[in-house]
Amino acid sequence: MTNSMIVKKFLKLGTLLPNFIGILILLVISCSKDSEFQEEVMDSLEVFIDIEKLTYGVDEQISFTVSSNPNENLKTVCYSAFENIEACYSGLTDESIGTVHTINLGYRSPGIRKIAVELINNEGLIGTKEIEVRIIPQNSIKINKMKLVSFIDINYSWDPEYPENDENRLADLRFSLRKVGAGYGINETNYYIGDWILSDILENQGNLEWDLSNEEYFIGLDNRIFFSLADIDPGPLAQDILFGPPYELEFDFQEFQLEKPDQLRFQYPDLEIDFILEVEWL
Ligand SMILES: [Ca+2]
Ligand SMILES: [Ca+2]
Repeated sequence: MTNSMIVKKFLKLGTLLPNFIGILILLVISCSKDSEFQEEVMDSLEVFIDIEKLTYGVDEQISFTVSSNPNENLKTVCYSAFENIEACYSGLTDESIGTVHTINLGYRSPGIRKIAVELINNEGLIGTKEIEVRIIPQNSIKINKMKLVSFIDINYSWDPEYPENDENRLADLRFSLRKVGAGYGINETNYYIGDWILSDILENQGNLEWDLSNEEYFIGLDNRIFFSLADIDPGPLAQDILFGPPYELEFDFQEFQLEKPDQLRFQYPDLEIDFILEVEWL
């Protein structure tokens, strides 16, 4: 292969189906030399999907191959995983990109998910296939509560614009957790750290805890978390309570996996940060 490949990747958290269709339509148009001919042969390309299983855990890597008949010279491979990833892989010219391609992705929460695959050959023929995978909360942790034990200047002033002894001087707390996504991509594996939990604001410290038990916050046992904490002020302003950089604390669950306690405590004495996650092991 002398020509380099174009790889287009879109990583979004919203619904991507409309974009996916849009891109496919563009590809159809650009590949078609005769629109009437195109209509007649639409969807005539065979698509085979070879996937090991159809049930996965939250954050677990899903990897499968897509192909057409061995004599087909494919020009483009696309897939849409709806709510998290859409990608296409194309050759720069009419040269083939080969027949068999590997698609990697993963899901961040339980549910039934559809994955759509589109193949286009050098003549502009299109083939589509869709599969459903079930994401279940096995080998994961469900986060039910976040409890702050301490942070710098807890019970002291974070909002000095208020008079002394006014409780409004206390910090207005918000935390966020981000987690690593399963590797994604066509014929390659990319990892990303994505937004996951952004808490409500506890005004003037509140009761220092957030009840998350009604939410579906699952994370794979081997995954990692990035924690940040801020004092929120009116408007878009916030003060970093971790006094970064780094603006996030990274941790995982390795040290807890043997005993599986209901409460996981994380202490960072240098930053005066101390918090507890109440969890369920699944
Ligand atoms: Ca305040
Ligand atoms: Ca504040």
